[in-house]
Amino acid sequence: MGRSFEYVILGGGVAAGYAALEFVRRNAASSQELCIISDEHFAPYERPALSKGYLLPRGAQRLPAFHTCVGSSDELLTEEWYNEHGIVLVLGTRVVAADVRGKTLLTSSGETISYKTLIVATGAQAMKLEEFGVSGSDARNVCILRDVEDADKLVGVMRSCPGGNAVVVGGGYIGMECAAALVTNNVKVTMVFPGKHCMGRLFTPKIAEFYESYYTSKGVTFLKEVAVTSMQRSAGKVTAVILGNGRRLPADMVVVGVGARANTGLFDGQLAMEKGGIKVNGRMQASDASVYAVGDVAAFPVKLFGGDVRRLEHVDCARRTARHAVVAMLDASGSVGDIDYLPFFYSRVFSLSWQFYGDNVGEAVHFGDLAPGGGGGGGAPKFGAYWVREGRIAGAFLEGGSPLENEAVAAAVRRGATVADVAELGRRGLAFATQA
Ligand code: FAD
Ligand code: NAD
Ligand code: ISD
Repeated sequence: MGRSFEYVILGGGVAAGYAALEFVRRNAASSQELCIISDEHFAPYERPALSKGYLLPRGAQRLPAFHTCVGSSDELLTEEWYNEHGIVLVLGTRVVAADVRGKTLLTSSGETISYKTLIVATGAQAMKLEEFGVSGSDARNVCILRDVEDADKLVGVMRSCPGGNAVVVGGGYIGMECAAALVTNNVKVTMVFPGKHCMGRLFTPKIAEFYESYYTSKGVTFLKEVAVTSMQRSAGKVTAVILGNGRRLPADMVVVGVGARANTGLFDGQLAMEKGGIKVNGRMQASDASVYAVGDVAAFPVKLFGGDVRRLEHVDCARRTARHAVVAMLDASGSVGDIDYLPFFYSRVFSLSWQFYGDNVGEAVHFGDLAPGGGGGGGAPKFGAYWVREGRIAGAFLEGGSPLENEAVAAAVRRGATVADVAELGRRGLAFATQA
């Protein structure tokens, strides 16, 4: 026997928090009808804080300060908030099996929880080096970063080796943000990854050159186009990282950021999958009508890209898909349409801050001062790129933009601004968007 709810949210991360707020705003979370099950021990929080505010040497952010939905300058939803609104939070509890036909979930404590409608918000998990044939993830000084527990380990290890050497494996989001945090905490960093440049899936070589040069000026060493083949250990700790070219990097700590994989396993064989996630329609509804999927785990049609199905592992997407799912499932009239999402990614490192909107397809047209050390004349760096496909803006990247400038480039992507002359676009640069 177990409990039964009208709505169950499986997963207690970013999407869960934003979905809960939407339920409450629509007066649809009347007492004990909504339940959130999470294997984390905390109410939903803004995960991006873990690689930024959480790692600051002074004044570091800690819960409860960054529960959702403060990342959108909205209400801070503490555990008390859920209690006050009659939302049942089942924390520290893993769902180990799901029966879509029977509409039940089995938890690690042996309880069977029934639902009428399920929102799958299980996010993604950090990939480990073992998946690339390298063992050592269990060492006391090897860190990944996905949740508060990981972040606490990282902080502890980082603080145990001031002035020491860190090897950061991976040149994506985690690698770049953790490398910046480590240097700020007085740990020397060597970054190792197989790609030609950092942030290979998003940055152009020119954009990457700027950030790599900036990081280098902060003391970070880049070792590119090389793989980690093994890690030397002593007394439960990694002491050195061995590379494919035979080089040995002494290490007091290692941070691994080699990608993430969506947590779909509970639904394999039960729901349609695409792009490594649960395939949903524009209302975020899965192949079984009683199930919705949101956030990192959802593969949904992006109208702006002609309905192309995408799975986006970014916080804005988690927030918006979660809200849209709730709005759609509560819509008795059937008038709620498909989500119309403009993909948005961002990062903040050192005193830099970039935003990207849309799709990085077509010809990249750079603007502003991208010279290594650009902005080094005292001013903050400001530069960017547009991606132009079939005579229209498909994507835009902006470093150092003001809120108005960021809004302007977002609007240019959203409307697919026409580009008559690519050379002229490069000359006009930011003004193309801001003076449209
Ligand atoms: P999550 O927030 O990961 O939540 C999933 C939840 O489900 C977790 O609580 C998990 O424990 C739980 N769960 C999973 N399986 C089960 C199960 N079987 N039983 C019970 N519970 C389960 N994006 C940006 O755009 N900008 C950023 O600056 C940024 N920074 C980031 C920094 C870090 C360190 C990380 C890890 C991610 C960052 N992201 C950022 C990505 C962003 O945080 C994610 O896209 C977002 O958290 C996805 O939300 P979600 O709710 O889908 O998944
Ligand atoms: P990622 O996909 O951004 O980067 C993975 C990196 O690992 C790439 O540089 C890739 O070349 C490298 N790599 C792959 N295999 C490797 C190997 N065997 N050895 C060394 N390097 C290897 O993934 P991530 O940085 O691990 O981030 C994990 C998740 O967290 C993603 O969902 C990401 O979107 C999210 N995240 C986002 C932000 C943000 O949006 N600002 C910040 C942090 C984390
Ligand atoms: O979106 C975000 C982000 O980048 C953070 O650091 O949410 C957090 C919050 O700002 C935490 O307060």
